Amino acid sequence: MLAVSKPAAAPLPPFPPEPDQGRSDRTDGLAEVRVEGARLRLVELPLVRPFTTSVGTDTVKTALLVELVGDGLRGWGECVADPGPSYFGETLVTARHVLTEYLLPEVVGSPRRPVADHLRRITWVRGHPMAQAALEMALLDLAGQATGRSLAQILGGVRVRVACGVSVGIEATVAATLRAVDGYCAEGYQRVKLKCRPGRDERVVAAVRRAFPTLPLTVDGNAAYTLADLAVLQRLDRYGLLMIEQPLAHDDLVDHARLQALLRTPVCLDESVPSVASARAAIALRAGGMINLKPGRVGGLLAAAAIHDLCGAAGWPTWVGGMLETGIGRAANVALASLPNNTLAGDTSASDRYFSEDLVAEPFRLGLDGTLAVPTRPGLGAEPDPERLARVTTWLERFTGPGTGHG
Ligand code: OSB
Ligand code: MG
Repeated sequence: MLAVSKPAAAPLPPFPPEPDQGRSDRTDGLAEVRVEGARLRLVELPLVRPFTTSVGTDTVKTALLVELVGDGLRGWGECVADPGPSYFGETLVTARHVLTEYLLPEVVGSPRRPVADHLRRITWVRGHPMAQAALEMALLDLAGQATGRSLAQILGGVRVRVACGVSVGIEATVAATLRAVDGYCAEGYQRVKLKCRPGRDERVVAAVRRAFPTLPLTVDGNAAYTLADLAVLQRLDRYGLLMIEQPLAHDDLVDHARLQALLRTPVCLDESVPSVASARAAIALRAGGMINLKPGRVGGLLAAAAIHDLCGAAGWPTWVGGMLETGIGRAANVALASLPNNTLAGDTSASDRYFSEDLVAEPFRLGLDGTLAVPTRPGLGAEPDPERLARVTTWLERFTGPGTGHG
């Protein structure tokens, strides 16, 4: 009889280590916390200038804030969901719904517990990472204050100041883009990211590169391209860009891998990495060369830190992105940016790049060297100015715990 033997399977490529879903040992040693009550609110801050990407234009920032109260402490979290689902699937309304109906009831009115236990109680909720991240931020703020540890210390930060870049929206003309870039460079920003879309890409990149030959420069397509646009993406390879951010579909990894194999410029993933597991898949597939860390997109600061660790082990640089946050979310982003593998300047710009008046008592100011100071006070190290908060709040809901209703 003929023996048919299976050919030996090719060895698997080295895979990144298993994810820990971000519920890491970073929470070891934090004091237990009790959450007696919570408030959700919407705040509206006008932007100093309209911000246009391939998916739309924003003129105002609307943020959903989570406020937790326990043991005389107050913890703050900022949810980065937008009014509509054009960048990401969550919206302000879905985040409110999930926080009110599912997430807050797990922690408000519950006994004093280690923060890791509070966080374990919200992991049964699938999806809705922006809602999860907002509650996690507020819990870490409480626990950090109760322990006397800053968020940067909790996450494993190693820097006291972090390098900052700026994300420049699509302007009406190339001349307007050049003026914007010139202004930000004069302020000291270390890197400029140009938002782009098909038809509004190479001409503006070429003009900015000509005017600023040595400026660290990147582009962000916000998923507006396909592999049918390969020719222009390959032409962008000529401009010495630090990276091309999320050119292809928001849920794609395979085509990004094909694209990366054809480009010298590293591809940076943003939308395509909504979790620790997807970061692991991206690394295994070589779907790029770096990842933009946004706590809201991946379910929290601990998950973002876990992705930071995975990327570090894989030799992928990371950097901290932004969602036009108020000073609350900005404090968390700046703490995250202080981690060691964040070797590229972030989209963590100063408060005045977004708002004429930030929500927090101490706005984030750009140093002459293009850096922001990492907050050092326990917890987030930032809280809203009460008078300003009252002025910009457009909706408020009190939450006292499961079974007691809310309203
Ligand atoms: O794609 O990085 C992005 C803002 C909103 C939504 C998505 C993105 C952005 C930015 C701005 O690029 C970054 C910032 O300055 O906060
Ligand atoms: Mg982006």
